[in-house]
Amino acid sequence: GLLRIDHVGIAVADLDEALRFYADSFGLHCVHQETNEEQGVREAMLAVGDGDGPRLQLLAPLRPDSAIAKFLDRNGPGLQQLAYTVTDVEAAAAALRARGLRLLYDAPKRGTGGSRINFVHPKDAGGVLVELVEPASGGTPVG
Ligand code: CMX
Repeated sequence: GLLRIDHVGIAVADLDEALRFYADSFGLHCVHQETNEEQGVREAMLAVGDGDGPRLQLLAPLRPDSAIAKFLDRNGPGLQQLAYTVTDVEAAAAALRARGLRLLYDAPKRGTGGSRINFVHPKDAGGVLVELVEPASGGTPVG
C-alpha cells in the first residue's frame, strides 16, 4: 500500500533561479540535489518545516526531448507529479495494474537518491501523474 506522500514535484525552467525563488519567498531550502540522466532532469529536494514530512521537488529539464521539457512546453511551470512512498515498488505497481491502471514502466527505474520508481499514467489517475517511490534500503528517503 501507500505509506505516505513522499514529495510533490514542480516543473521549473531553471533550477538555480527556482531555488532562489523558494528560498527568498518561502524560506524553503535545498537538502539534496542531483542529476538523473535517464529521466533527463536536474532536481532538488526542499525540506518543509522540521523536514520530516513530504518534500518539495523542483525538476528542471536537461534536454528538450525530456518529460519535463515537454511538460513545460505544454503547461508552463507548475505541479507535475504527486509521489507516494511505498515499501515495495514492484508489489505496488502490480496491485495497481491488477486494478486496470497503466504503469509507465514494465520494471522500476532509478529515482532520487538511488530509490526505485514507477509512474501511473495521469490519464488513469484522474489527471495526476502519480509516482511510486521505494526508498533506497538503509538510505535516507530523499525521494
Ligand atoms: N500531469 C497530468 N497530466 C499530464 C502530465 C502530467 N505531468 N503529463 C502529461 N499529461 C497529460 C497531457 O496533458 C495529455 O493530456 P491530453 O491528451 O488531454 O492533452 C496526456 O497526458 C498525454 O499523454 P501521453 O501522450 O501519453 O504522454 P506525454 O508524452 O505527454 O507524456 C508522461 C506524459 C506522463 C507519459 C511523461 O511525462 C512521462 O513519461 N513521465 C514520467 C517520467 C517523468 O515525469 N520524469 C521526470 C521526473 C523524474 C523523477 O521524478 O525522478
